[in-house]
Amino acid sequence: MNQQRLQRVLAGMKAAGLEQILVTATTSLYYLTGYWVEPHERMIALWLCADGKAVLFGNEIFGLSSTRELPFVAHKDGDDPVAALAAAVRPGKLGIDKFWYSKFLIGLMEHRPDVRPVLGSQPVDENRQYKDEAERQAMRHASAMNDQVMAAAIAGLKAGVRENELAALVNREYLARGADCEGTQLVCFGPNGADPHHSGDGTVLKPGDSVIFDIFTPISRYWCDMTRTVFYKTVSQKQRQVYELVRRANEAAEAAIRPGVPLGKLDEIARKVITEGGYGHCFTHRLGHGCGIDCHEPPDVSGVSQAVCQPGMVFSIEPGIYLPGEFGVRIEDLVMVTEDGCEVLNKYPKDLQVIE
Ligand SMILES: [Mn+2]
Repeated sequence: MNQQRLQRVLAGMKAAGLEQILVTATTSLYYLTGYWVEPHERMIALWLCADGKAVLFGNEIFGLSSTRELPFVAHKDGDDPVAALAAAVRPGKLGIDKFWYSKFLIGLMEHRPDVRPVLGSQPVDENRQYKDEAERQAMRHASAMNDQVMAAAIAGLKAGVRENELAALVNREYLARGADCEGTQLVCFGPNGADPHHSGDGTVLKPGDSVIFDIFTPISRYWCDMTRTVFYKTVSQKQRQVYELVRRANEAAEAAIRPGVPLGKLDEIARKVITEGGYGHCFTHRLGHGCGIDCHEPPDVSGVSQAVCQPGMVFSIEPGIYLPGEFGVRIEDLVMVTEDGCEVLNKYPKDLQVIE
C-alpha cells in the first residue's frame, strides 16, 4: 500500500461521511496498492474502512498474496465471488466504486440487505487529481515522448498515405519508446476531422486536407494525450482563420491557469475567443479532462465543473472547431498546475504548418 495516498484517501472518506468504501477500478487499485490487475469478468475489491482497516478480495487467478498490511482473501472460479466480501462488510452505508459491475453489487445487496450502497469513488478520485512528485515526473516523461511521436507522425504525411497507416506508425513509434501498449489513434483527414472522435480508417490523404492527430498512450502506467492539426500542401483562407482562432483559444486558456482559478473559467475563456470569432456553435465539447493513470479522469474541464486549479493537477486544454462536410481543427496540450502558474507538458509547436 502507498501509505501517503492511503492516508489522504482515508481523510477524504471522513470528509465525505463514508465509513467504508470498495475500490475496484484497475487504475484506482493500482494507485493505492501498486497491484495492476485487469479482472475482466472476475471480481476484485479493496475494502477500506475509515479506521484504516483494509482487506483485498479477489479471484485466486490474479496471483496475489497477503502482506502484513494488506490481507488478501481469495475465491476460486465457481465460487460465489462476493460471499466473503459480503460476510466482512459492516452494516449501513457502503461507498461503491463507480466502475464496479452491477452483477457484483446486486449479489452483495442480496447477501446484505442491511448494507446501503452509495456512490463511493470520490475519496480516491479526488486525491488522484493531485499528482505527487513521482507522478509529475511520469506525466512529464510521457508527454516528452509524445512530442517526439507527434514529429514522427507529421513527418509521415505523404501522397497516398491512409489514416490507418499513420495510426499504425504512431503506435510503432510509441512502442519503440517504451509505451505500455498500442491504442486507437485519432488520425483525421479533411471532412473526417469534423467528427471529434473519428479514428483512422482507410481514407487517403488529399492536397488541401486539414490533418488532425489526436494521439495518446500510457507509458509506465501514465498517459500522454496531445492533438495537433496541420494542413497538407495548401491552406485556405477559411482554414487559416479557423486554425488561428483555435490556437488563440488554447493559448488564452493556458495563460490563465494558476492555483485558485476555477476550471469552468478556463472553459469560458477559450469559448469566448471562439464565439467572438463567429464559431461558438462549432466548439461542441468541453475544453478538457483530467489525465493520469486513466487518459480521462477527474477533474472535468467544462462550464459546469466545480473544480478549482490546485498544484499537481494535470488536465488537457483542447478547444476545437468542427465544420461538418468540410474540416476540423483541434489543438490539445496537457498542462500541470504549479505553485504559481502552469507547466505546459507538450512542447510541440503550435504555429500553423503546411506540409509539402
Ligand atoms: Mn484529450
